[in-house]
Amino acid sequence: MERTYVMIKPDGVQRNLVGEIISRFEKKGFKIVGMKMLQMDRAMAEKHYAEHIGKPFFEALAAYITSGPVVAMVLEGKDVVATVRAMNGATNPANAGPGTIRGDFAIEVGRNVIHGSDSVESAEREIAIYFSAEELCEYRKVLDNWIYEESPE
Ligand code: DAT
Ligand code: MG
Repeated sequence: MERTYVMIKPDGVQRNLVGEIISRFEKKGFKIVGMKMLQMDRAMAEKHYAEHIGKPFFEALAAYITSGPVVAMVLEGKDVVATVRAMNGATNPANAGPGTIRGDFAIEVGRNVIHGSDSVESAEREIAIYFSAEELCEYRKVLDNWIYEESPE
C-alpha cells in the first residue's frame, strides 16, 4: 500500500491546527502508520528541501521550517501521495481552493501550514529522513472493509 510523508509545519502547530489537520486525513480513511513531534535543525531543512537550496526563498524557508516544532507523520492508503497533495491545496494558499487545508487555513506561501510529498519516490526519501523502520507501525484496521471495496494489503 502506498505511503506518503506529511508534516504540519511550525505555523500549523502554533495556530492549534494539529487536531483539525490530522482529523481530515483520518476521516478521509487514510491510516496513520507513524507520527512524532520534533524540531528541525538547519541540516534537516537542507536535507528535506535539498531541491530548493540556492533559490531566492530558501533562507526564509529554512528559517520558517526550523522556527518551532513540527508534527511529522506517515500516512498509508490507496493513491495517498496524490490525494494528500490535493487535500493540502496549491503551494501558494492564494491559489488553493476552498476545502483544502491551505485554502482554508493559510494566506501566504511562506506560511502554508502543511507539507506533503510530491511523488512516491519523494515520499520514500522523506520518510527515511524522519523515521526509522521500527518507528513505522504495520497494523490492520477493521474499518478498512468499509473504506475499500477489496481488503487492502
Ligand atoms: P510544496 O510544499 O507544495 O511541495 P515546493 O516543494 O515547491 O511546494 O516548495 C516547498 C516550500 O517552499 C513551499 O511549501 C513554500 C516554499 N516556497 C515554494 N515556492 C516558493 C516561492 N516562490 N516563494 C516563497 N516560498 C516558496
Ligand atoms: Mg515540495
